Amino acid sequence: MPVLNSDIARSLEKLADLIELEGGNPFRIRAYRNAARIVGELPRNVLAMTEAGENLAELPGIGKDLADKIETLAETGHIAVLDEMERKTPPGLLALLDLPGLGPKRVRALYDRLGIRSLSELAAAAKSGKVRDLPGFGEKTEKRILQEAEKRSAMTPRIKRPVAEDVAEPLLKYLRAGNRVEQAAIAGSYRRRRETVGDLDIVVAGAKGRDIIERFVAYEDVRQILAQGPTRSSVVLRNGMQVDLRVVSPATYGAALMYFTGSKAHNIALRGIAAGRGLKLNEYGLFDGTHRIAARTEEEVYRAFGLPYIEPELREDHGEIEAARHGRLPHLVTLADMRGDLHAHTTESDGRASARDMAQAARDRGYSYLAISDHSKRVTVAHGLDAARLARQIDEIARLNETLTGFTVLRSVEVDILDDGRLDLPDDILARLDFVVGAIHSAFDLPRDKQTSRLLKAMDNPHLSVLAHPTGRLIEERRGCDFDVERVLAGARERGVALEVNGQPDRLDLNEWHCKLAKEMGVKLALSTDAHSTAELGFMRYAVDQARRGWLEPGDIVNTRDLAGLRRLLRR
Ligand code: DGT
Ligand code: CA
Ligand code: CA
Repeated sequence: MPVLNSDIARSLEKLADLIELEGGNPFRIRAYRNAARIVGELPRNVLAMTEAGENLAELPGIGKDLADKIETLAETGHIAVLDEMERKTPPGLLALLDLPGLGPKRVRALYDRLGIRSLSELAAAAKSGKVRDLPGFGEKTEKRILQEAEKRSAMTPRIKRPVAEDVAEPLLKYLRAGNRVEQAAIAGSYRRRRETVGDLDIVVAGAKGRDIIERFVAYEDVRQILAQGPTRSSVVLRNGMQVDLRVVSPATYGAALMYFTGSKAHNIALRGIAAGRGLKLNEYGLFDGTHRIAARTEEEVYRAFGLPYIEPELREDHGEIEAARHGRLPHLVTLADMRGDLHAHTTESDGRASARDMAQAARDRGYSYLAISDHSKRVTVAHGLDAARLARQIDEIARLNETLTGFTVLRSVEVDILDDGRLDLPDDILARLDFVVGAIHSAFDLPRDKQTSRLLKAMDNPHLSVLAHPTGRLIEERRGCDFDVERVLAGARERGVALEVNGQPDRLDLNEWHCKLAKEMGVKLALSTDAHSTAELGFMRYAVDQARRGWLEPGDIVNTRDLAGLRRLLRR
């Protein structure tokens, strides 16, 4: 993953905190804090700057030593001095430092005076009223610390998209139906279409904030009200998900939507640009002194920066502002661009519908083709097909195609890639298919060089056209296997193999970073659902989300083509 300026700033800030916690040199502490602020406000990615030959030591307050550290952070995400400090600081204290409202001074005081070294010790001390009497704390601080400490220890994992959508969309509909509501949208990571979300951030434009908030907290799915004010509120829904709501005036809706859509890194980058022009950007608009230049719509705010509209999926400070400035924003793929699905299962292996039903459902979605790619024999739990069963399926699909007009079922297989990189079925049967999808289902933990050679060897087989869910990761469950992504991508390009973006919401594999890298390296992508039922054909939109976050355009994707174009691309 590329290192963001905000990551570098956070590391420097952390370093300053740890030195302060240790009672270190105040000048050093100040120098790191200053550097963190400067890096955080830079309009461009540090790595891009150094690669363009710019000298960081020329920035105000940044000497040679700091510039070196920043560069190392940009390249590797680490610096030795911070790693060392983190090693020698007790882990409990690190967790305390991460608590909002607790800087190094306070953590130090808690440790020195009350011996507190962990979140649970802190929660206990706050509960028994011992914290309020420390100098610099007080009753209000103690209460806030207790809330945060309890929230932290009950922290839930990030929520996958379908779960978030199931609660978010009905809630949005409910809010939109309210009195005096002009506009409403879910902002935050949800709108940027990240694969998981931490919480929901909703922005509503309307008069009578109080009434809108009243209606919000009265929603039937609300389990707990965390905060309720005239223009903002936070609640927890019954599934444990937190929702933050902001009510703003219609005149500043665009600025608020932009602010709460984030990402934070994107916002900070834009604020830096504004500051460079003597302007100010916040959730109320773009300002020149007290004069509001733009706020009503996002388009208007971007325009005031001299920029075209930037799609939420791109707002990660990964070069989108630079691209916008030079008119080089990608024309992101949409669901409507997809002409077919290239990976689906049937009852022959572990699917729940017949090839005919899957074809009918794909056709109903407006596609012109669907590949049936059941498992091969090695995947016994999924009743994988051997050569004889696959041969029968090939004939069956030929007969099925005779009954269909304007739609084609492609004969494929998800052939298992064996541990040594050979394929699980003989070449003569693979040669009879329209194309072959290959995937690994075992030996995820091979060492890096072995895994890399395994994938390259699999792609050496001239029948293999698509590498499915290449890393094998399961979101929040299993890390992807370790291989040299750049070598595999280069190998795919040389051999004309497309890499899959698997739309299963717990896979989304390749991920957005790999999509972007693949595009930059000239590798084509296949967006597929890996559907095991007719309903799962609908997972295409998750693949499209991931592709959009990876900057993909229709031209980068094989199944935006008509059947003839697709066949040309899949032929090696
Ligand atoms: P999540 O909830 O962890 O999946 O990620 P987000 O991006 O939804 O983050 P969240 O909910 O903490 O905040 C929502 C948006 O509000 C975030 O994307 C940008 C904006 N925001 C929050 N805090 C700050 C901040 O300190 N500075 C700036 N510039 N923007 C912020
Ligand atoms: Ca959020
Ligand atoms: Ca939030």
